[in-house]
Amino acid sequence: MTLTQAEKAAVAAIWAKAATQADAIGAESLERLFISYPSTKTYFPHFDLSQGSAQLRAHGSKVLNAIGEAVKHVDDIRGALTRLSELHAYILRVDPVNFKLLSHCILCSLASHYPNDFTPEVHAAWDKFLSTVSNVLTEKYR
Ligand code: HNI
Repeated sequence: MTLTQAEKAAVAAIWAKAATQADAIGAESLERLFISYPSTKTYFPHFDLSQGSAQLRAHGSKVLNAIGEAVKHVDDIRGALTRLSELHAYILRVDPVNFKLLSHCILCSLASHYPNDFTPEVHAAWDKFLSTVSNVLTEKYR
């Protein structure tokens, strides 16, 4: 799945705004995930998942910063995320369906932070980008 130049530009434009708010957007995305899809909480029995908890904010920051790495290396997402791909496949063993749920929650968070920028085209570009990231993080299962 290759992004067009226009899609890469759309992803980069939103990231240019979101990068400075990565922590807040990451935490919000996880809050949305755990509230809307409570079964996802089973992967985090060792976390305090209450809204605004320090662990949730720290983890949200890590997740969104990994997204930032993928934006930076959009032509080599697989290379940029190798270590995370191995972690999720061999150690965490997160069921791939959960990546669609988290991707959806990231889209919702971006849309609510940047409503004027989040046109249908930008939405579609981010959807494709997050699908690519999810594929990279789950491909080692197979
Ligand atoms: Ni994920 C750890 C990024 C999807 C469950 N995850 C991480 C880390 C990053 C990360 C970064 C920290 C690694 C480290 O400490 O070295 N995760 C991402 C990204 C996505 C993603 C970019 C998809 C966009 N992870 C998911 C999903 C689940 C998930 C869908 C389960 C619902 N991740 C985890 C768990 C950990 C984790 C569990 C370990 C947390 C901990 O610190 O114990």
